[in-house]
Amino acid sequence: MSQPFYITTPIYYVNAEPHLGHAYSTIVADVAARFHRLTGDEVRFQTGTDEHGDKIAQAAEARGVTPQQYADQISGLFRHLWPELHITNDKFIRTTDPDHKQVVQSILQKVHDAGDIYFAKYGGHYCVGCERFLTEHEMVDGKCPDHGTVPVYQEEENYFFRMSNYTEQLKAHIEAHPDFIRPERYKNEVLAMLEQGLEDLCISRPKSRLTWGIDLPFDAGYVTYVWFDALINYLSGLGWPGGENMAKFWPGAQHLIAKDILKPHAIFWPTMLMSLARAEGRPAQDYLYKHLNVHGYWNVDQAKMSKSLGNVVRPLELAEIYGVEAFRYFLLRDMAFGLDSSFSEQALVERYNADLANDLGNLFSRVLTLLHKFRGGVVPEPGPEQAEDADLAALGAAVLREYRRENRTFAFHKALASVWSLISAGNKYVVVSEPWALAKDPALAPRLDRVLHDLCQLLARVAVLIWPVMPLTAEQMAGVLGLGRIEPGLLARLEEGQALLDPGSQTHQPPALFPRIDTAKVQAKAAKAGQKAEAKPAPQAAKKDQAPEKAAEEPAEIGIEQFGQVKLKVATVLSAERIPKADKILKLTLDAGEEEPRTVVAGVAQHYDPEELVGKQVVIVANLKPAKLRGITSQGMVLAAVGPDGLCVVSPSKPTPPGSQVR
Ligand code: ME8
Repeated sequence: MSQPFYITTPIYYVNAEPHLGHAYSTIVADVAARFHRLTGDEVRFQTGTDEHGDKIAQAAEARGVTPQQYADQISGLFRHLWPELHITNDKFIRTTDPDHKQVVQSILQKVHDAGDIYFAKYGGHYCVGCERFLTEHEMVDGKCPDHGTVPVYQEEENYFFRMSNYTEQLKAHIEAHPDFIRPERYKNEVLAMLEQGLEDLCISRPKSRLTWGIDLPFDAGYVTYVWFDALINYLSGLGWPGGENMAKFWPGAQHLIAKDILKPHAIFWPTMLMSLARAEGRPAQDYLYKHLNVHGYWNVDQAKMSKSLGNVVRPLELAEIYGVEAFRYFLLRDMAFGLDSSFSEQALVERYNADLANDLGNLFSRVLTLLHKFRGGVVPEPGPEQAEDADLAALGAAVLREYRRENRTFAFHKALASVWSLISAGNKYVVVSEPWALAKDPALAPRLDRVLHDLCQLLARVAVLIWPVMPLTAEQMAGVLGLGRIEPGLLARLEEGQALLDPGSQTHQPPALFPRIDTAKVQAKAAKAGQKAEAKPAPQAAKKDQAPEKAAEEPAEIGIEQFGQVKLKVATVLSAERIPKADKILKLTLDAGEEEPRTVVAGVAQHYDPEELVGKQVVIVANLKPAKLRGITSQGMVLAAVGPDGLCVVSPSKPTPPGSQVR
């Protein structure tokens, strides 16, 4: 049954540029949103930026700009990154939005009027990194365990939220709803915090110390503590207090965070919501969110990601090299949801080659190549069923059940593993049924029909199931299979046991979904860079070194008309230059006989000095989709032969006018 599903990411501080960790949370939320859309649920997905507080004020001051200017700039980086990673959020909220500020003030006033906020003098250990006072229990050797800094002892008069009053109520709620916080380890952590007892929460900052915040509605001398402000985004983004979105989406609200902000989300936020419910004379259930989903931390090559270590991973750089789809897949598949994981580019490449190039890419190209060779690309009527067909169908049904269950509980890595078990079974089925042998005997035609039919249906099923994680690949597969767009109803059809493809429907020739990447090169580079994350294969090298995959060893036959679709041209190199911090690629400016020179990025920097290439004639693929590599838009690709001593660019054997066609 269709249900409203509301998913939020943390709203990110605007004191740092987006990195791998932010990308991971937002991609996970996107996958959850897409999965629920696929099931037919009505979905709302919110992300945004957290813009008030000490950290932002300090970062702005260090750059000599106002906090608002600074927040505008960094918030823009987040907002613009998400479409590049194919994120489909419905709302991007900023805590400096006027309607958010108003909601924060209304809630503060209500909670204050209900007697849950009081004024008192307080002395405590304040950590700027956490933007909060730490308790004695939380400090390790007098330091903040997360930031490694000694908190500053501060004494001042402030407003306090009576958080401690809600300790027992929160404990009871968690015990009665064991999956309120998941995975379980984090629930246990929270119960342990509650066991130690809660203190009241300081929720104000005097303006003498900080002005960059939302004014307290009941005392103009103070601004709101950043967490009391930020957490409320989850309600203000729905248009609290009333309205259609509140009524529809709040009851199904799920938050997604990493373990670093467990306490604010598992303790501050539910107690704030309980207090708000009390102030409005409603049961706490009306306001408590449904689930808090907590993931672990990405480290980089076993170390914590930090600016000072210089190992901050920038999501776009990886997505440019390996493609957004592979990047999304790797993040979702490699991290067991809830546990920490160590990022390395080598791991990404290995997974790419094993799961995407070998398993998925190979199955897709094998099946379609066979279908085109033996049945003209037409999905056959299924012949009689044999035991191995029934086994494959049973596995398909089991995978669907597992897929729904694991995705619903945020165990995306398990859902993907399950889909890949089906892909592996598909590859084995090809080997066992030997379609090429069946094709030799006309008497076995019904058997060949059955095998090809079932394999096509399996590919269609896989296309639907990978859609939340790799939407473009899924759509591409669906297009080739003649399935059309992937829509919510398709998952339900699969679950009802319906076939997705009609016998007699025409498929298209398969493209190479995931050309193989040369691991040896990446390993050598990683070793050279001392296992640092900056070792990256050149983008073009990744594409051209695709050979060892089975399908690539024996490329399918193509017709002359297909070859004719590749526009090859002669071009003369006008200039060639190295690109800072990219030791494999050169930026070439080419005269291809067109009005304007073209820019093409070529992966030949280790085989040619830039000077050697100037004046040389090359052959380019002129109608290749432009691609951005290291921030440069490459308008084509230079052909090169892969010789034993490295790359050797292809040239016409005598001078030829630029722009001449190559056939
Ligand atoms: O805490 N691995 O913002 P923030 C995985 N503004 N995820 C990571 C990560 C890593 N190494 N580093 C960051 C704040 N994240 C507050 C939130 S919400 C009302 C206010 C992700 O910019 C992860 O989601 O420090 C983590 O919880 C979040 O970024 C922290 O983002």
